[in-house]
Amino acid sequence: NILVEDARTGLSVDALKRAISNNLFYVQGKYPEIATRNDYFMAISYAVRDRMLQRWTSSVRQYISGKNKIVSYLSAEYLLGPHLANNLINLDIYSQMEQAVKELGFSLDWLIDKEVEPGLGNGGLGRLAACYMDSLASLEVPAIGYGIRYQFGIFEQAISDGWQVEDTDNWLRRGNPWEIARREISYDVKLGGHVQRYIDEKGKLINNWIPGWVVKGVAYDTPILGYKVNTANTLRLWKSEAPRTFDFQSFNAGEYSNAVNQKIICENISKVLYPNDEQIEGKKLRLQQQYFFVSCSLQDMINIHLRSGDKIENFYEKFVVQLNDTHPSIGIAEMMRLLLDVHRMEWDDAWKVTTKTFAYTNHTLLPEALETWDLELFASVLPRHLDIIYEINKRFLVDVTLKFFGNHQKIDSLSLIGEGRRKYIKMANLASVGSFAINGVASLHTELLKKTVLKDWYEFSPEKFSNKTNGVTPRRWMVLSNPQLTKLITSKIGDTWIKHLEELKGLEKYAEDPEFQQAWMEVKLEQKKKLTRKIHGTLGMIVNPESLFDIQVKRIHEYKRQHLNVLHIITLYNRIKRNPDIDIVPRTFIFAGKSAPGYRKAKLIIKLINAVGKVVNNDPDVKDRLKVVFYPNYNVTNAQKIYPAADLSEQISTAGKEASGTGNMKLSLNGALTVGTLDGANVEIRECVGEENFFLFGLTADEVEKTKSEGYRPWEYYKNNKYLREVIDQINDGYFSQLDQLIFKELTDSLLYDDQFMVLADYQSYVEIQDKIDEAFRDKSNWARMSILNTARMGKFSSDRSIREYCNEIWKVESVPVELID
Ligand code: 26Q
Repeated sequence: NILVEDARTGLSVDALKRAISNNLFYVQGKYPEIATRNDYFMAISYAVRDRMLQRWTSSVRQYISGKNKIVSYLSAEYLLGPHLANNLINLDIYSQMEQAVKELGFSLDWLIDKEVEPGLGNGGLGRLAACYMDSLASLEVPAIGYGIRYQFGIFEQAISDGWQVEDTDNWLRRGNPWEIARREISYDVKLGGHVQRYIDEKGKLINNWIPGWVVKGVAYDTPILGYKVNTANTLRLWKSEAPRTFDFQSFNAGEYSNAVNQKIICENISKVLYPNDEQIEGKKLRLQQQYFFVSCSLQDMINIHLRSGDKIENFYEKFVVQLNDTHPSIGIAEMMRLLLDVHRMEWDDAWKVTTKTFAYTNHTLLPEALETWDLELFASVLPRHLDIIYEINKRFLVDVTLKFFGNHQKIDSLSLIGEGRRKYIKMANLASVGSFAINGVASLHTELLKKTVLKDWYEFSPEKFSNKTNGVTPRRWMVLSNPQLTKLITSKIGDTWIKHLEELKGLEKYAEDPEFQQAWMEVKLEQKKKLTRKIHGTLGMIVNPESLFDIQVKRIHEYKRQHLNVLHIITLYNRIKRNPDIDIVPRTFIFAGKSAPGYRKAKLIIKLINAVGKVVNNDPDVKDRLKVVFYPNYNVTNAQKIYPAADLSEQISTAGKEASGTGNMKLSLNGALTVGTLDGANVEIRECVGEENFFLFGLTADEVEKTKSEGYRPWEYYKNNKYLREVIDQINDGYFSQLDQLIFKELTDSLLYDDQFMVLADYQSYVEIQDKIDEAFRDKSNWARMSILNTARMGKFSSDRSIREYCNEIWKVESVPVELID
């Protein structure tokens, strides 16, 4: 029997080679002599996609016709990272493809590096959605991720004269081989206008929303493959377009330019991702984006549900909808509108379906980051939803009054409408009232939620609250980004840890083994050398791979305190200047991260890092013992190169401010030791890895609150600590800015006279722990032991664990193994 493998499904090296050549010639019309690197990237990607399609169609068929419940994840952001290498790993054909590409005369790495990543998210929240999509598929859970197909994702960051400059992210410029446009799957979305009210012939009150305009959402689907399983779930992103009728009408009336304008206005909605995280901006277009994708998604779910022959009343048995923060929380009012106005249900029945459908994840503790919308702006976009929100609120406040009789503080705080100089809508309250479950993203975060921003909600419905500590996918954050460490681990404990991360525990018994320690540190050094080459290629800078790689990579934000890190760097620099022969461990400080374009102080922090770097890196007294690197354009692609090279992970946010953090997990998983506060998931990481393997410093969340309530005077820390004073004075006197004394004033003033984030209060404690780290790094064998133990004990932080908890405790869904259908 000669088995001839199909050119579109065969997994052998030969079949893959044929598939690539076939695509190049028959799809792209190219032959080897004229094919570009991108042509080859496309050919390989299509060859991989072909091998995912049977899994994908089989999964979708089975979910839609089956009795199973489907998880619907609603997120305004998905920070997926490049697909090619990930799909090769999950399909388990990495080595075959490597060989196939080699035989065609190329290197697979070279083609993998060609992919432009879809940067459809800002940071932690978007990346979490991507890790969760990976785990859902890997655990064979039926799921759809819904979101927006932004034409431009998060801006590209360049550094010019030390300042951040932004460039548009035209990620689709070379085409996207991973998505399939489903032109036939589209929905109309109304916007603006007014509500016409009348009583129909049966005496029923009818609310007729006459929109100001209508946009069409078109589905673009990307398969999300599970790791070594048949499951391929769907990520369905909506692109906004002008409805056909729109341009026809104007066109026929001879208003050609009007038709063109309408097309542009409609396409604007999915044009660009808003680049702010945490600090929110109440822009009309942002509200339109949120409503647009949520409306398309709910219409799509209802459509899928009804097509299977089921009744609308049972919707919640087919779908459970998870809200990734409040960004999609307008879905609660939209669900009510669809059930009331389109499906003609009664209020109580509609409310029952709605509140059995939605669950809400909160990702912040900063009160200023809770989403609100100016009521008039809201009314101008969603007049019918405003009515519905008022009605939800009216009924809800009756219940509140019954429970908290006469307590006006409680009623004000729980109301969906806020009143100040202007009225506004509180989206966290809408999400909370309309959801059957509310969760925080780390144990400390959930506890603080219950005590602060959602305190009154917790008192009103404690049964809704639970914690779901975040996790990260070991497929991307270990197997894909750190293949050398993956290989070393697998050589000792086999490869089942990739699906069951708790099995990393098996490494503990090698932590003291000198041979294993050496192999471990060799892998680390190799990764540091790779990053060293990358830094040289990108910045032309030479760093020492034997030095301690001290890494802080994340969005730039005052609460994350990159400037505390800078104060420490200057402190070390001053010690060297005072005593040039001082014995300190050579360190390379690596920063990366984007600032929101309108966030002045964050941009100033970037400038400060670069300004300090310029002085420190070029001072001959330093003798290359300190290097400061700002690696530009932090994104998933760059993160994958940075995490494996870290010795030290900086997780130094003001206690009580970072909801969870997930970079902290990726770094520790890759063997970095953490210097951190008791904030977010740091608390749980420290519990797992052991307090002796974690460098703790700083005030606790309680102490931060206490210090503040007693009247915190940062100036006194400055006055009483001569080293701190010296550092701040240098920044102020222009030591790092060619004597320009104005440039950093906004930053130093805010530290001296306000210091919301307790940088000065934590300075001494931070410097002291850093001195301990310096000492610890000198003992190579002990450092290796601690590093191994970090990795060995990080099993809890797999997103597989998080998703299992969501499935069992919130969604009540089970896995559905997929059978391949020919
Ligand atoms: C909202 C309205 C208008 C414009 C923008 C936004 C917006 C966009 C993104 C608000 C917030 C975000 C992103 C927040 C975020 O990334 N939060 C992080 O979520 C992680 C996953 O749970 C946590 O680990 C981090 O602690 C948290 O900061």
